Amino acid sequence: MLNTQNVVLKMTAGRKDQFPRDGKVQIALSGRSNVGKSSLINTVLGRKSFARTSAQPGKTITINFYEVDKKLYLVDLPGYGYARRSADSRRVWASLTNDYLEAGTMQMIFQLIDLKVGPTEDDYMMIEWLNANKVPYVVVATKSDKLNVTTRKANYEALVNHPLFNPPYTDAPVPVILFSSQTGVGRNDLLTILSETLK
Ligand SMILES: Nc1nc2c(ncn2[C@@H]2O[C@H](COP(=O)(O)OP(=O)(O)O)[C@@H](O)[C@H]2O)c(=O)[nH]1
Ligand SMILES: [Mg+2]
Repeated sequence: MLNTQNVVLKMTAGRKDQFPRDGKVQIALSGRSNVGKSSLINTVLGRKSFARTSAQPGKTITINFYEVDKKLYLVDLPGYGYARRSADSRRVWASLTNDYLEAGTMQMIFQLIDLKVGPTEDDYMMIEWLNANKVPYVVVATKSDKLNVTTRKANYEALVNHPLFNPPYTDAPVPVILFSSQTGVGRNDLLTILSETLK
């Protein structure tokens, strides 16, 4: 079991030589800006505001490594798809993100997708990269509280049945976790997945 009370922001990395390479399991969170990554970290860890949630998405380009129970890192990748980002800052984003993904230190990715919005063009780029490189990942459908039951079900089914999350694009169907940081739905599923990566 994972003691989520014991959590430390171990590193805020702006360069690849700052990435931890201590052999601990790394689970990285990927998604567009504002999809709910920081809120998910807070909810999973049972903290109100450990990871910063922000009304100004995509301002800082760093990778935050949260060490949980001295056993694993939750890795908060910088969000993509932030429209007002400058060309310079896009380049910084791409280079830092590529450095992390190519380091190959992550065991698994949580790919966050806003359940109301569905996958965006940027999400497709990321998902195709994950599929091509056979990186284990699960899809986390965020902000599910914002939808009524009918739309929630329909949008969830659309993700589950999406071709990119199923063979032949993937080896096996990719799990889709219904999530809300507001209601806490999906928190236990994510904790179970985290514990399983330690086995
Ligand atoms: N209704 C609702 N709003 C959420 C949820 N998760 C995040 N938000 C809101 O969405 C915005 C962006 O969240 P944040 O966690 O900072 O996204 P990030 O940019 O991916 O880290 C904030 O205003 C959050 O309060 C959720 O599960 N339900
Ligand atoms: Mg954030």
